Amino acid sequence: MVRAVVTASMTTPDSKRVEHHEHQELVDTTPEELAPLYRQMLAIRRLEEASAKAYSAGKIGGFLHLIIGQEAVCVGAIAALEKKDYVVATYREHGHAYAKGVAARPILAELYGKKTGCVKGLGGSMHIFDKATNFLGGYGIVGGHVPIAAGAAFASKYRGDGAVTLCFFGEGASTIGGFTEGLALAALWKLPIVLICENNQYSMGTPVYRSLAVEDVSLRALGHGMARDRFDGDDVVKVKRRIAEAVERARTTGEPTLVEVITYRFRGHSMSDPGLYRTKDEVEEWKRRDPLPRCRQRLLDVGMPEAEIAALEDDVKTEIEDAVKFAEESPAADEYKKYVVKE
Ligand SMILES: Cc1ncc(C[n+]2csc(CCOP(=O)(O)OP(=O)(O)O)c2C)c(N)n1
Repeated sequence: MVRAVVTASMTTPDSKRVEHHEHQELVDTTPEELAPLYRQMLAIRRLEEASAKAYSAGKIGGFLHLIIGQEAVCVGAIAALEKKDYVVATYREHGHAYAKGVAARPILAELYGKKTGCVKGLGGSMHIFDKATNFLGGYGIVGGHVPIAAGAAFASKYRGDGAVTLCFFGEGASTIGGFTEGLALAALWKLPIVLICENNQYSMGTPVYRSLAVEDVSLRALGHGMARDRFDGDDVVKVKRRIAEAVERARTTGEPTLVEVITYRFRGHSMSDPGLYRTKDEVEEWKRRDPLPRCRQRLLDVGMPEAEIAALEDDVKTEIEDAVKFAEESPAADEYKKYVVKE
């Protein structure tokens, strides 16, 4: 029996690849555009640092997954959205919720298990949800939320509301059945969705090269005839521009895009992970690319006075201190049984 040999020339032409010249040139921006992005990234970092401190003090229960180091991805991507658009994310989602407009107070109160949390303190860190801002969660099942996000995009298409859904996940999720199912439906039904892989290079302690036969996750788009893009995620303006292209495609043509953004988490997978599977040198190397100082320097370069940046930073400090106080002083969540419907 002669077996078919698949060669590059026999595979689907990659006509939907978004062509960009990868170069180190900075994306044009202004203080007016950059300052709010810097403010959001800084607030998320301070919020996460406060969460880590409270967790270590035993004030937050369950798991706690932080995005420290990855802030430019959710902030840049969500800045490309309109208010009516939807965001669906993983258990590493505090920053995504904040960037979509959920305030620091209800996020932190939720982590503390307080009644004033955005899910009344019953969801916790992995289950942030907020109807008012169209932040649709917060999911703990790796990759299980991709079909849910496809469903949200289907609802938009069905209703004709013109909204786009952003779905965030890690590269580890790309090996899960739900990921492929979500992609298949998004492509088949031409759903207005942008699927964003935040490739932070580890799923728990497993590096990409040990979990993926093909490390370029964006290539998965090819089997679905879907547009794709792939780039570094340490420049928040670049993230915003590139995701804006995919959002525009979704909004105007209903075509989905798979986007892979290369990033890095500075801390372990969750608070219980000291991250011993990677070298100090590797972590230090990535810290040199930290999106926050990079963005601060860019603000100075584009003409924002140091005093104005410092005032913005003070403002963030006040906001997060207020959120911590609010969370600490709020009443504990009502008992779960009060929410269980009796049959
Ligand atoms: C279906 C499923 N399998 C396993 C787990 C346990 N788990 C939680 S997070 C995680 C790693 C996922 O890595 P990745 O998708 O790259 O996202 P990251 O945590 O790096 O943001 C695993 C295996 C889970 N929650 N759900």
